[in-house]
Amino acid sequence: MVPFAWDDPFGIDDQLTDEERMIRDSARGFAQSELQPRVIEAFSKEIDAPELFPLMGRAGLLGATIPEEYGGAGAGYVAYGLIAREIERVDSGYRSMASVQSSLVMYPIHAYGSEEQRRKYLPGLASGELIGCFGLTEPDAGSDPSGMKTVAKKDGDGYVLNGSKTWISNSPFADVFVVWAKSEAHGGGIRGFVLDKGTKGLSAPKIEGKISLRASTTGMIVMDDVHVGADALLPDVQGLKGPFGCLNRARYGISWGAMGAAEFCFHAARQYGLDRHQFDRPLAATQLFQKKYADMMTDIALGLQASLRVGRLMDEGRFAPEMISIVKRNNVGKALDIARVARDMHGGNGISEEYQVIRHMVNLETVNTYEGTADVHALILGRAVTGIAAF
Ligand code: TGC
Ligand code: FAD
Repeated sequence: MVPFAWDDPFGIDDQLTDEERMIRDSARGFAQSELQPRVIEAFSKEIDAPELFPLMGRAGLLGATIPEEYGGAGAGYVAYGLIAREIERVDSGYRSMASVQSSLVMYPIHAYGSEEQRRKYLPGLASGELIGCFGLTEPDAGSDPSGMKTVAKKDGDGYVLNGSKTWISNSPFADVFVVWAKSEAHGGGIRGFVLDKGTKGLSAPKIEGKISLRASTTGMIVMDDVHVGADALLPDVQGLKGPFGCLNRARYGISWGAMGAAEFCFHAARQYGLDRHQFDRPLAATQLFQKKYADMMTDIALGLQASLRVGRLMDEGRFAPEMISIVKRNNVGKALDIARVARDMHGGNGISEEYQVIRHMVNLETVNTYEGTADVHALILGRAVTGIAAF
């Protein structure tokens, strides 16, 4: 028999390598010292924070799985997940900034790009001197990206792009834009392009007034006759499997990140229940509070264990995207439930920014929607179970 740890019931810590523990501790140190002190004001005032990218880069938190020769950390997917968990323990918006950079911008440039594109972009993205964004969603094509209207037409040796993308994390201050378009030169098939800030016809207005994910900047990408050379095309992928290959990585990272947010809410509700007395005893001494703690601890333990398993399989090259749909949908849904219950357990204080649980709660509404809504992942799984696509 071993002593039981309420904050790590299945011993996730024991299942990590020394290197993974070191990366986790360093990410936690950064998140608690650099991100936590600023997040309440950043969320409240919806502050843009491009200056966080070089800080995250210096801390080694960008492009964890990208080889060292391109500036990455050359680590595995478990390490990447641990980083997401520590950042999202502070705020889902900060994790969003980092996961777009790592999984949706650095990954496609590394996996599908030319050697010139890798050398041109990856070191700057890894250090955070360059900021990236990923444009798939459009005003009329969200869950169904195959309906995108953005087009690339042949223009001499290069291309001219027209269209608009919406709800794009980081876009208003991005330097590097990975965008997906239907290419007439490739039979109307979907192709990826890397655009540079400042190219004529390219703009990225900010979307104001979000009630969720306010510490992360979101915008549009508008392409109005954007002329680019042939070297802007990502040469090594065609079709929707290009963007979906990126989304596999980001969705997996989110499954860890959401558990970080859930852990924050669980730990806060536990401490609150121990400290606050009503009816002459701590709230934590009531059966209702204890059942809620048991449910939270169980969902977090199972969620982390599942993400660890999927991460190990990714590191071994033995994963299926459906596994990622299971952990993204389950962990985010469970985290959202935990945040809502934790908010309730704080009573009136639960709606105050000071206690932070309501910020996690409203953030997780976005996390439940982006990277494939909870229902879209249910339909991906339903298709796997039945062989019938019910989208
Ligand atoms: P379908 O027919 O299923 O597939 C088309 C092609 O893609 C391949 N494929 C995959 N490849 C790799 N990984 C996956 N997960 C893949 N899923 C599909 C598939 O094999 C096929 O390849 P090929 O060679 O035969 O052409 O495609 P569909 O059009 O029926 O898609 C169905 C559906 C609903 C699953 C898909 O459209 C979907 O996942 N929709 C959700 C859209 C989404 O997730 N958007 C995310 C936008 S980015 C974002 O939200 C970033 S927020 C980040 C942040 O701030 O943190
Ligand atoms: P819709 O697809 O219109 O869905 C609306 C509702 O209908 C949902 O409940 C959905 O589950 C449901 N639904 C859809 N289809 C079906 C069906 N067949 N059957 C049953 N129900 C269905 N995108 C990017 O490309 N890059 C980014 O960086 C990015 N960042 C984002 C940041 C934020 C803050 C937000 C909010 C979104 C971001 N997105 C990004 C977009 C995000 O991926 C989309 O919002 C998401 O994919 C859902 O698309 P939609 O909003 O068009 O909703």
